[in-house]
Amino acid sequence: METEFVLRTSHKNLEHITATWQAPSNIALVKYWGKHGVQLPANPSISFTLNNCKTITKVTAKKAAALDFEILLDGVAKSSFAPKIKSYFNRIKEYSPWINNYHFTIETTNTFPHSSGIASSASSMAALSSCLMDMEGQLTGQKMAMKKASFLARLGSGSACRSLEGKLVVWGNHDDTPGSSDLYGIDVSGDLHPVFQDYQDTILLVDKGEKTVSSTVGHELMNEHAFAKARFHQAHSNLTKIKNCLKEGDVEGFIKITESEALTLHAMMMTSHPYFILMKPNTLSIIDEIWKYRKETSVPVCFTLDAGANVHMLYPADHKESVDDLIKSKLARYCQNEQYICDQLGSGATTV
Ligand code: 2P0
Repeated sequence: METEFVLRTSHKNLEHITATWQAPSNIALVKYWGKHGVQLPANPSISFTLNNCKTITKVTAKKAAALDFEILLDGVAKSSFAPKIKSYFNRIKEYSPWINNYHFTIETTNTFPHSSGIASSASSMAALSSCLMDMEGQLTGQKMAMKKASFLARLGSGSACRSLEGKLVVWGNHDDTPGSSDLYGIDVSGDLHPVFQDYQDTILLVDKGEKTVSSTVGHELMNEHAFAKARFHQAHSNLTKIKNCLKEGDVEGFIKITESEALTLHAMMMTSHPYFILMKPNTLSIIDEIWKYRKETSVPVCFTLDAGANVHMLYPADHKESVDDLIKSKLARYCQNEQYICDQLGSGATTV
């Protein structure tokens, strides 16, 4: 129930509060695509938490007559972020009413190149929510609650609730996942087989431009989608299957579900009204090369896609050298300025 997250304990009246947190991005294996109500997912999803692609956020709060904020990216005022932050504050104030009496200065920076096509909404909302929960802890004297940080992050951006913990997180009610909830992400890393513990994610930057259709619009288009019911049903079943693969160390089964999920996500985009395509010709060239390479070498490298043209290559760490060779000899040419980012599984948000 949402009401469990309403702050009810008395708290101190501090003039100044500050907190600095970093939170990583995450990459979904079973995808969240479609939502209802206030940021509730149409189906459950599961993701790997990343390590290197992260947002570092410092929040300074000063007592004020009413809630207000300013936001700086790399030290420069960023008014284009204001509407999203404003709606986030509006959604969270019933759960953390103390924010109504502060002016917030939010200073944020990303470790990955800005406008690289890597969504910063997950890492930034997770970092900001961690800062606010840290501050709430300073006010109440209670231990910081990660569950509420995930709950608040979801209200900023759905997938952000999967960036608080790691290495493996489930978000959304799922019969086969005890403790799962539509309201926040839960850490299920305990069920991760050793073969997946050191998994790598190399992100090939195919297109760094602004997306033609935002994720928020994409989610909405699932409401009237002809295949919505079948898709949501499939996500539940894929989640059951992939959890089993991740637990048993079944890499072959993992690859089948992960790649199918990526293509299904994009198939949903191509079959919604209006229809749209976020993949680029180079996205397909890379997929083709990965399939060829896997067939020739049996190196268990596979791909997944986010809502964009970039390709995430997933593989065990002991194949890093061969995959690196593949990227340098065949794949980098399909990337903008031959750019790619090497990442791996990580453990979530931490204080700085
Ligand atoms: C995911 N994506 O599971 C899916 C797969 C993109 C493709 O969640 O509107 O930024 O802020 O809740 O979380 C991207 O959408 O959307 C996303 P909002 P979000 O990662």
